[in-house]
Amino acid sequence: MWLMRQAGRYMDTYQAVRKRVSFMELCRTPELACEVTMMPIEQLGVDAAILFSDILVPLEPMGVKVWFDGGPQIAPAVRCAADVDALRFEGVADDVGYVYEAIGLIRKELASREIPLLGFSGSPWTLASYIIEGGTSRNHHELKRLMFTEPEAMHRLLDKLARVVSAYLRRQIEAGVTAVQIFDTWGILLDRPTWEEFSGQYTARIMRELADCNVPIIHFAKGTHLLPAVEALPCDVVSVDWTVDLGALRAQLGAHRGIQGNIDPAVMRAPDAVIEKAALRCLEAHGPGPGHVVNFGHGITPDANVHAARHLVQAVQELGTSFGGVA
Ligand code: 1CP
Repeated sequence: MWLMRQAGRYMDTYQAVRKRVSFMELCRTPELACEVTMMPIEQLGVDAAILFSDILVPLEPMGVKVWFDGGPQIAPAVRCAADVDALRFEGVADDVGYVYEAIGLIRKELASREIPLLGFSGSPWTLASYIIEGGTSRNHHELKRLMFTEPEAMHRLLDKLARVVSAYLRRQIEAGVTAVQIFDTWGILLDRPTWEEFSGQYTARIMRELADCNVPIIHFAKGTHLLPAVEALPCDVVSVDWTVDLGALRAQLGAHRGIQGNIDPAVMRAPDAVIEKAALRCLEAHGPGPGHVVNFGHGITPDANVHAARHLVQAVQELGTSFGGVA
């Protein structure tokens, strides 16, 4: 078990680091990224570490500025074919050496613990949403405008992003991560055929390109309507949100692929007894047997607290042994 966004603003120790440096500086400083990555290992006892970084990190060397001011900001936003054509993609993965340095440091910290280290990237579609909108968006009008009015430009952008993501994940694996997760956070904006055209085909290509690396690839998306298409991706683990019935998904996927999820992160605000119930429900929903990576259905929110997160991890680890879990 691990928790999406397990290192972050809900931790006092993280806030203390953030008082000293900006978020991007934190991502760019391997020693600090390593220190923050280790916080949930030490404070929660989770079974996996995830590199501390952000999906937006590889966008900067493509030719935009990325900073955080409340939420993520990207400028200049990409709005037309000429903007797309001006973006760099070759050599982009080479320009974020600090990420691979951080991975090396984290691997050293983890050496005595037998804990896997996950790397990650946004999916091309999700990265496109940020680079086109210039940040988080309420309605994603610009993203959909480009997709519907200039589909060729959109495909050129997604192709560039897919090349960047593929090289970036390969470099993370070479640096020492033992699994990778691709976050398609904004796949849920699309109906299934549109998702297949603008998200799924690019992510599938990346997965095929990484097959020779022999590390597990996890795909995260929200939305039950995408599941039949997500199941067709060449990935090892399907990570789903809390609206998905894990037992039905297990029956659908068969025994040979992993399932990750799917506790509602909002349970972090509830009393301990409710957290324990959520842990048990999640384990029961999947049922006994291997292949269940317990996690949230999306990232932990800043209003969570360390006590609640630790309580959830302990509950899953204790109860999990009766479901074939590895303690
Ligand atoms: O103010 C701060 O200190 C920055 C807050 C913060 C943190 C802690 C951001 C900005 N990113 C992160 C870390 C982060 N982001 C990790 C770290 C590893 C971990 O501990 O799990 C990871 C994996 C991400 C991935 C990420 N960033 C995604 C995909 C996953 C998801 O939750 O959907 C997305 C969409 C982002 C964009 C982003 N970066 C930061 C924020 C607050 C956001 C989300 C904004 C939005 O909702 O659009």
